[in-house]
Amino acid sequence: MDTTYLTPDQLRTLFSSAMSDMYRNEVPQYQTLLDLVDEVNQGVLADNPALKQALEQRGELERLSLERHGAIRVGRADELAMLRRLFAVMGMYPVGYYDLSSAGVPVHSTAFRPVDEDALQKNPFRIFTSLLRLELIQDPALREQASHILQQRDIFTPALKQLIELAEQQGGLNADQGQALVTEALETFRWHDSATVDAATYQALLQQHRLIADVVCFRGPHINHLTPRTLDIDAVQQRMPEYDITPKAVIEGPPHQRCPVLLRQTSFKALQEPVRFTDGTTGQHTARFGEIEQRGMALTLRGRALYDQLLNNALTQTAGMDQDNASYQQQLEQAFEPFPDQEDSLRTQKLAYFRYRLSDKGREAAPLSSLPILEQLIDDGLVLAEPIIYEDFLPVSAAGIFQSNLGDEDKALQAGQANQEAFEDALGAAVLDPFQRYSDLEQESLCRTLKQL
Ligand code: OOG
Ligand code: NI
Repeated sequence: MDTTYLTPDQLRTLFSSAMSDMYRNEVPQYQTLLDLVDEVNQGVLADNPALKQALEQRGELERLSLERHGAIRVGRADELAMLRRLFAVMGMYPVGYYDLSSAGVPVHSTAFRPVDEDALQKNPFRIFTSLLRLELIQDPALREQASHILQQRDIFTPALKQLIELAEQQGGLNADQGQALVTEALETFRWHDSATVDAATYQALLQQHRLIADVVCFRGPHINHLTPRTLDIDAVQQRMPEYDITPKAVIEGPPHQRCPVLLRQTSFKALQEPVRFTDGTTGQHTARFGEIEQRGMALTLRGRALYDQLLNNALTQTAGMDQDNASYQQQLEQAFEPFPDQEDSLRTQKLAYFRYRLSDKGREAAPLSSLPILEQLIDDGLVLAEPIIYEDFLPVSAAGIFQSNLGDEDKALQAGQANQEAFEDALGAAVLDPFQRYSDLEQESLCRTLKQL
């Protein structure tokens, strides 16, 4: 038997491209969106040699066309815990805790993603994973019923569970086993056009909240979107209608900036898809949609606090206004006036994380007899500082993406409270702190660079 194991990075790449192929078949608009994003990205790179070079140097150009995130929603603690084990085999670990209940969406979430520098560069595939919070269903009888329905299902094939155990025992999977793992894992994330409940039950759960019906009434957590990364989200948003795709009203996240920070996102509305109920009747379910994202630099706690404050101001100012993207973005830009828009200021004010490396000049100058302070090394052109890309998500934006896919008739549930402890209990592990990860990346690069001098 072949005892050479695939690396977690190789497994993740097999998995992400298999998921992408599956979603392309399931949701044809996804291919259209990929084509549009690719066209826009090629245009941006052609018009912008400096950007192209910067991306190339940071190793981001190669991963750009691979880059995707997806999202799923599960209903039970043990489902979440098994997903943690599955994703770990592919080098994806839970990073961050997102409370969506404060925005009236009855879930809390984490993002499974690679964490070290090399793995992120090879393939940063992430899955935003939400756990339904049944305790936020107000009607006790319905809550009990939803819980009972969820107990009946097993979202993992027996072969998948065996392969996960095998990977844990052996410390990896060979090529055949790895391929089998990916094939079996697709069964968990594929769309099922038959519900596990009758039409009346579906309706009752739908009326509590569309998400509750989406999680409870199906055999598995169908992947609900896959998101390519664009270099110009404003252009994609504007051109979506040319391709018969209707974008959500506004782009979430920060406004357009010369130095893009964090994450900007927009989506198109969920499809209405035919479903069969157990009583033989048919209906329609809306769950699956498309999304695009533009990633910028990771912010420090301090940068993030400033972002949250300015975003809050903007949202207060625009509350109740007509949802027109152009005027919303204009308001947003005004509100973000105080946010520095220069790499140097972002770095020296400790608002964003940077990766340090030697320049050619620095390599020639080494070894130095004495080490000047970092700022001097940067001024003298011996050390280069490049922004670290944000690899995570934003709770306010995520709530906006969730909500854009709920019908207008859907009311938010009564706001709940964050409960990271309960989430981690379900997960069977603590989530990693994203800020700590970026800070580690920055420190590692700094130590490496200074050692070389
Ligand atoms: C997840 C919505 C959040 C994002 O990119 O912030 C999200 C979902 O609808 O399950 O995908
Ligand atoms: Ni998303």
